[in-house]
Amino acid sequence: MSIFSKDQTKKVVVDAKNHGYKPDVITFKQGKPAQLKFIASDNMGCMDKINFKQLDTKVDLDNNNEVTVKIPTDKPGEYDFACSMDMFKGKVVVK
Ligand SMILES: [Cu+2]
Repeated sequence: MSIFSKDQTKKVVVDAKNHGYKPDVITFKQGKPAQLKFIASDNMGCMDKINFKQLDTKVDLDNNNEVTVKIPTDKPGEYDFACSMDMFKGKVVVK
C-alpha cells in the first residue's frame, strides 16, 4: 500500500509479521521524499527489531503499533533491512 501526503512524500506500509516482511522489496523514486511505515504484529520474536545496515539505523517495534523510517532518496541506492537475527530480509531500492 502506498500513501502520498501533501508534500509528495511516498509512504509505503510494510507488514512485519512473524515470517517476513510484506512487501519485502520497496522501490522509491530518487529525489522524492520517502518513508516506510512498519506495522508490528503480536508475538514478534526476533522481528521486534529491524536493522538497516547501510543506513546505520535500528528500529524497535517492541510495544509499538507502527514505526516510520525515513529513507534518503538524494541518490540512487539499495538499502537492506533485516530482523535482529538476520533471518528475514527486505530491501529498499531508490532509483
Ligand atoms: Cu529473525
